[in-house]
Amino acid sequence: MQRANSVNRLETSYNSSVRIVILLTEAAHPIFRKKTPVMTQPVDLPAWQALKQHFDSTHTTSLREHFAADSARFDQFQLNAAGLFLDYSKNHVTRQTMDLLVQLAGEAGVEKKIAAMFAGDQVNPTEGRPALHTALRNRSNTPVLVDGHDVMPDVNKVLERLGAFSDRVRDGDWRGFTGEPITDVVNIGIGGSDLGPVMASEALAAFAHDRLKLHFVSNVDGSHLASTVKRLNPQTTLFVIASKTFTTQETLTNANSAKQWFLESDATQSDVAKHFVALSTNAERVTAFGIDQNNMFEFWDWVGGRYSLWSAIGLPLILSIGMPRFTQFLEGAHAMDEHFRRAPLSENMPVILALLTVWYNNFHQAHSHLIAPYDQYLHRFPAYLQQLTMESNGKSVHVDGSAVSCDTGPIVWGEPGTNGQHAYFQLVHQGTHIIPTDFILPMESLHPIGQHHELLMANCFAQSEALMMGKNSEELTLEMNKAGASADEIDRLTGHRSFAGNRPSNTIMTQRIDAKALGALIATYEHKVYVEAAIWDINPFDQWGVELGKQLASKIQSELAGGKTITAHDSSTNGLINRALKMRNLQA
Ligand code: G6Q
Repeated sequence: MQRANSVNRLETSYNSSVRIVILLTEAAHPIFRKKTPVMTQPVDLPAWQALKQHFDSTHTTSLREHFAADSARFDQFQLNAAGLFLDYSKNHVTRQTMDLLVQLAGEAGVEKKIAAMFAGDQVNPTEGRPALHTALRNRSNTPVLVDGHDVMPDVNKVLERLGAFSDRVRDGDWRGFTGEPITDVVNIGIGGSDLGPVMASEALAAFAHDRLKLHFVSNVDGSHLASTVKRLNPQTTLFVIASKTFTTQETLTNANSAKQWFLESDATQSDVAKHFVALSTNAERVTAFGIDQNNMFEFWDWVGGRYSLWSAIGLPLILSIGMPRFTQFLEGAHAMDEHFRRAPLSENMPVILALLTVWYNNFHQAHSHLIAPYDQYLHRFPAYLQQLTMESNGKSVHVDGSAVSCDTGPIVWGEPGTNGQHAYFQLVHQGTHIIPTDFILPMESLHPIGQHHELLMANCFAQSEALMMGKNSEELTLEMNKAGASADEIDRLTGHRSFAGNRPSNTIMTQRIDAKALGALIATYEHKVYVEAAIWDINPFDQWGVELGKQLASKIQSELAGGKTITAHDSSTNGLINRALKMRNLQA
């Protein structure tokens, strides 16, 4: 094994065509030699220590008490940026808490790290890359240098090509092999090449093109592709094969089957060019798959998969909402980028959101974070944030490869309100876990019908109020008395029907969920994740944890095809594979 910086490099190959490189970090596990930390551990920073003491002396003060003590609390704990309004007053914080948290950000070098990301420094050292999703939406067009090369002309050139192509498809000028305009677009991709485009095109579905219907196939389960193409006409279907590496097995398997489905119609090989385009960094593999380079829209390895929605990976969204609206989407994100890089830490929305997460995750031991958008169009937003947050900050080693001594990324989950209220909110209100919640609410509905939106808004405000206030036994007794309950009944039910409240939340409001607001909202969370990582001193831009499963799956795939009794794994994995071979009548 060869040493490479703080990691060990192991190269292996599978499927004879795909070569993967695994970098094994020297993590906390005893099989790895422990590294001596180079940096000061976050837990050793003076502000971290001060926050610990501050927590001990303040955590018994309830949110009700905080509000009772300060009538201007709402005005004190709020921010406006890039069209978003944040109320963070319903959190377990005082002015001193926020000052100490901001001090922590300062001591962790957050300002420098923000500048480093925008400057194109190698903020992803384990992959030796910058992370420049901000360059993709750099509407001011100031030069952004990667190895001395300004990437902005390349970014703008691809945006122009995407615009020209999407105009042709949207106008009906791009025709299928029988001369018909395209009616259906199927994006084939997974992870970062799927979740962003799905989420954003759902979020902006109100602005979708009338004729073009979008479909997304990600799962290698054949049912996903089969059920999608079942209702489609090959003559009017455009496949967008989205893969940064163009080596992802699920995507290539789905893409090959889609091509087969297409060629099983009256189409010939030469018609593929009219129905297949690729979004990738890997021109060689795109060509090998049979897609003409004229039909390839490129991006670059300094764009992380889960940060790639702003690149060519956004093509399905561009096809749906058109280039002018996609430009507004970029502008919204750029406005948040400008706020993030220029606002002082104490007035910086992504920084404040990140600090609150650190406060709950590392001091209150609240390791789960709920995203509750009160907007049906944002129904895939929690799933998108799940990848953004958990793939980025699900790490156990610091940037220098030493084991972390504090908890890192929390578990992120959610569903749109009001649906969540009739499902899991019970646990959020009365369960034993404290689950900090982000409520997201537009002021205007894109479909104003009767009193629907007023009801939606009322529910959103009611939930954050109920989470904070709860209902104490006096209030419950009063309420039950009024309803004519007997003293016995009140006594019997008080424990069940009263609840402490004291559950924290943020509320983010915007005028409406349009392209600009969505861009700003996504960028807020991207930067929040980055600040958290900066404080925990972890690399948010790699995802080595995903690689091992991919490697093992290839090996097991050939074992499943071989039909021989398997003994190479642990007894459970051997047992499962052998059982599967038997159940599928494949064992010799
Ligand atoms: C995202 C991850 C991962 C990636 C998928 C698809 O940051 O790297 O989710 O996007 O594995 O990869 P390809 O785009 O290379 O097919």
